[in-house]
Amino acid sequence: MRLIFCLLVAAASANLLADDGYRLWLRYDPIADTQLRNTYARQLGRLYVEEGTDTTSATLAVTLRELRNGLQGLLGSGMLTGTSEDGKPGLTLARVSDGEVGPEGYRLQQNAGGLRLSASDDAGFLYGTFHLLRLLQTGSSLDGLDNTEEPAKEIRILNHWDNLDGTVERGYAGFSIFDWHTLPEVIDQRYIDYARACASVGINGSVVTNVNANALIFRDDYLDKAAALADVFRPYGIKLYLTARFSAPMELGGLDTADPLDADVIAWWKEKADEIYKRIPDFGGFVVKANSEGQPGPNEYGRTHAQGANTLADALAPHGGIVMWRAFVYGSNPDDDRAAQAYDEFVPLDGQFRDNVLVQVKNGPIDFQPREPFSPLFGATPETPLLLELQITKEYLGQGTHLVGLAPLFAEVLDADTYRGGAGHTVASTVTGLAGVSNVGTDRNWTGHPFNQADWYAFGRLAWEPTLTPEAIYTEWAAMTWSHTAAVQDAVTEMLLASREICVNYMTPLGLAHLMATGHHYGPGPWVANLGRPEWNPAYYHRADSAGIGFDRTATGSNAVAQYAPEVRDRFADPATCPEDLLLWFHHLPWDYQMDSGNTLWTELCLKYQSGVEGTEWLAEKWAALEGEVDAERFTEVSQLLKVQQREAAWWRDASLAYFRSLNGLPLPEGVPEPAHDVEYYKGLRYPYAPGIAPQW
Ligand code: GCW
Repeated sequence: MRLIFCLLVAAASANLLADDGYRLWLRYDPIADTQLRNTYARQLGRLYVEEGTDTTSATLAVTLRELRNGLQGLLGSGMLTGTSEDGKPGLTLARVSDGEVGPEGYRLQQNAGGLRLSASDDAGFLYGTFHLLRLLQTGSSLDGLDNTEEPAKEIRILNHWDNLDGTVERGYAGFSIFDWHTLPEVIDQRYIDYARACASVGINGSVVTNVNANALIFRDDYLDKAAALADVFRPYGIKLYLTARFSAPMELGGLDTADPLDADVIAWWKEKADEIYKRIPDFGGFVVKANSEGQPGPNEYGRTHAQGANTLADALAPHGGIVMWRAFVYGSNPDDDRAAQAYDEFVPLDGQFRDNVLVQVKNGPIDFQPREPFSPLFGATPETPLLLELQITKEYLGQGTHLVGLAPLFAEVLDADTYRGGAGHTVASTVTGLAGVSNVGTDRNWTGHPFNQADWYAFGRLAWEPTLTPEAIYTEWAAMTWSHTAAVQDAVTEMLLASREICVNYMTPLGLAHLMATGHHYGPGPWVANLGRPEWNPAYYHRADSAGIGFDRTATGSNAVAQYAPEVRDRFADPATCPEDLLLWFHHLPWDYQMDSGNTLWTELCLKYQSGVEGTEWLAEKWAALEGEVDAERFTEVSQLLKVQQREAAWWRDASLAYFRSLNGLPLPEGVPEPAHDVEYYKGLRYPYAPGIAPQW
C-alpha cells in the first residue's frame, strides 16, 4: 500500500517539469484530462477552409502554425487538412464581410460537431485562433459556443522605454530584447516570440524606443534595423512605431533650429517620414515626449504643444501615420500643483490638434503611483482623442521583485466615471486606445518576477475589452501559466487580486503618493526635500508636519480638484465623501482627524502600514501551500522573491513610520512594532546600482 502511494506521488511530480517561464502563458502542455483531450481532438481533428477564403497571407501562415503547434502540444495530436468529403468534424475557416464581423474581430461558433472561425480580415483569424487555443488551455467546453469578439479599442500598443545602447529605463527584467547592434541581419527568436505573445492578447502596436528619445534612430542604418523588426511584427498584426526626438532636425539634420514653424524643419520631417515609409509601408507613427524632464520641445521656440505635434502630424498624414503626443509635461509655472499641470497645459489646446494627433495621458495626474485618482484630462478634451497610458513595468510598485498584480489598478482607472457629459462616461469610454509601458526584457522569463507576466497579459486583455474583470483575467492567466488544477488557479488569482492593495498599504496608504527615494524610486524616501524642482520631492506631496499630513487640493489649497466634473469634484472635495483611499491626495488633515473606523488618522495610517506588511506574510503562506502543485523551478523563484517582498514591506513601514513619528511625536498603536532602526538610519541608505534607473536628464 505504502509503496504504491509513493510511486503515485513520484509519477505526479515527474509531470511537473522544470519550467523557466520563457513560454509565458503560451505553454501548450498536454491537457491532463484524457476525456476532455479526446473531445477537443474529435472537434478539431480536421482543418477546413471555406471557398473564397484566402489562407496564403503571412498572417494566415503564422496563424496556422500557431494552431498546429498549439494543438500538437495540448492534444498530443496534429490536425489533418480536411476535404469536404470527409464529413468529419473539424475547424472551418471562413472569410466573411466586414458587415458580419468588424475589423480585427472574429466569430467562433460551434458547427456540426466542429467549429467555425469567421473573420473579415487576417488579424481576425489570428486573434480568433488565439482565443480558441485559450479555450483549450483553460479547459473550457466548446459545446454551444457562439462568440463574436471585436476589440473595443483600435489602438492597443506597448511603449518600450528601451534605449539604443540596450538599457531599459525603468526596466527590471534585464536589458532590451531589441539588439540594435546585430539588426537587421540577426532576427532573434525572441522577436518572434514577443510578437506571438503580444498578438495572443490582442496588442497591435509596439513603440520600440524610449520616449526619452535618441535622434539616431532616424539615421538610415537604424531605419533599416527598425524595418527588420517591423517585418517580424507585421504577420502578427503589430505595427511598429518610433519615438521622435523633437530636436532631431538639428541633431541629425544639421539644422540650426527645431522650430516647428520653420520651413526647413517642416521639410526635414516630411522627408524623414517619406524615408521611413519607403522602408516600412505600414509604419504606425511617432510618440513624442516634449518639454518634459529635459526633452526638447516646441515651447523652446515659443510654440505650443499643438504646433509642435501638428508639424510631425503633417509629415505623417499622407502615409496614414499618427502622432501620440504625451501629456506628461511640466507647466511653465512652478507654483502650479503638479497634479494640475497636464490639464492646465492641454485643455486650452483642445481643437488645435490635427486629426491624426492623439494626446497620451497617464492614468493619474502625477506619475504611475500605487494609487492615484484618474487624470482629470479624461473626457475634458472633446475635440482631441486621448490615449490612456498605463505603466506595466512597476517603477513605483515593487519593480521586478514584489508580487503586485496591476489588473485591479488598470480596471480601477478604466471603470472610473468621469461624469463628462453625464453619468456613465467612464475613462474607458472616453479614450481611443491604451498604451502600456512594457515590462519586457532579456530575462529568461521576460519580466523578472514570474508574476509580472500577468501584468503584460492583463494589459492586452483589457485593451481589447476594458470591461473584463481582473478576476476573470487572472483566472485565465493562472490556468494558462501555472496549472490546470482549480486549487492552484484559485490561489494564484486570489494572491494577484489582493496584492495591489497590499502594496498600496505598505508603501503609500490613504492617498499618499510619491514617497519613493530619489533616482531609483524603489525604497522609501518620504523625507526627501532637496531636489531641483519642488514637485520632484516627496515632502512636497505629503506635506506632513507636527500638526497633520496630506495635500490640500480643495478650494482652500491648490484647488486642483476643480479640474474634475462637478459630481466628481464635490465628492473628492469633502473629506466626508472623499474615498478613504484618496483622502490624503485631496486633503491636509490633522493627525487626530477621526476616521470612519473610529481611529484617529495617525492610528489608521500606522495600521494600514502594518496590514500591508501582514499582507506580504499572507502572500507567502498562500504560495507555500502550493509546493508540489506547481513546478519546482518557478515555485522556488517565487518563494524567494516573496521573502524579498516581506523584508522590504517591513522596510517601507518602518522607515515611513519612523519618519512621520519624528514629525508628530506620537506613539505607535498597539499591534504595530517599533521600527527596526531610527529615521537617520533609513535616510542614510543608498542604492546607486538599483536596476532601471533613468539617465541624468
Ligand atoms: O515616471 C517617470 C520616470 C521616467 C520617465 C518619465 C516619463 C521615461 O521616472 O523615467 O521617463 O516618467 O514618463 O516620461
